[in-house]
Amino acid sequence: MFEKQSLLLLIAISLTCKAQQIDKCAGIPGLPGTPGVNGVPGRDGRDGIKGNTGLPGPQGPPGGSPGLPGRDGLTGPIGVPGLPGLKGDKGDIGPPGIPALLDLKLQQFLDKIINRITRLEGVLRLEGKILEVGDKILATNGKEVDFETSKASCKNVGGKIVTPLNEAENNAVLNIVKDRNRYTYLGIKEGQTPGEFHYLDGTPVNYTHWRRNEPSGKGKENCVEMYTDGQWNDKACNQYRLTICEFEVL
Ligand SMILES: [Ca+2]
Repeated sequence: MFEKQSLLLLIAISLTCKAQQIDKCAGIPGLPGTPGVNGVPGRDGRDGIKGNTGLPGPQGPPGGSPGLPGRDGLTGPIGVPGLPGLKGDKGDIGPPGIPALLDLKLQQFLDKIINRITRLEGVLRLEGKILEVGDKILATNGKEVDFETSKASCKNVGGKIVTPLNEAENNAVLNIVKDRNRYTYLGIKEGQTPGEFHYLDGTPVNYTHWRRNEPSGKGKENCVEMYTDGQWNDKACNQYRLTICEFEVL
């Protein structure tokens, strides 16, 4: 556009000079030079600030290679216990030990135990908590209950309801009965035949200490009580009597 205008101007000036027959005419403006060559590209600018993380890309098409395995999940709840396993085989018999009588340590240990038990029994005797007669130890808990409860109380502590088998044992029971001033049931019961009494293991009694005219229940008084004079009476089993137990001394 510029070149075209310059050319038109040049022609116009030339025509004007010729028309006015002027020898000297003003010079013609020169043609514009050719555009300069582009300069050398400038230096790269500094790195800009790091941009934000872009949004996740869309899911790829199916058939891609599987990703890396994920991390282990949380530990689950404890499962139900399994069934017990089968019983193992019996182990071999161990080597023979030292005979107990020759085992010095064991003997010393037993001596200690016996010594302690003896002292404890001494304390219990002193306090009137136990009474020894022959190979039995007698004791009461001071409670008055019916026959079955009394029997169960003694069994629960590893003994039996007191059952005098001779005069010495009867006197020992009498000692407790007099001391507490309470009647007690004995470990004797009436059998199917009225007037026939037996021990709790079923064997017939071979020692008795009935009061005169007793037993008199004729099948209606199935238990036996001891009075405070040591004599016996057949009596209904549902009365409240002092519990006295006997323990066998090994
Ligand atoms: Ca009676």
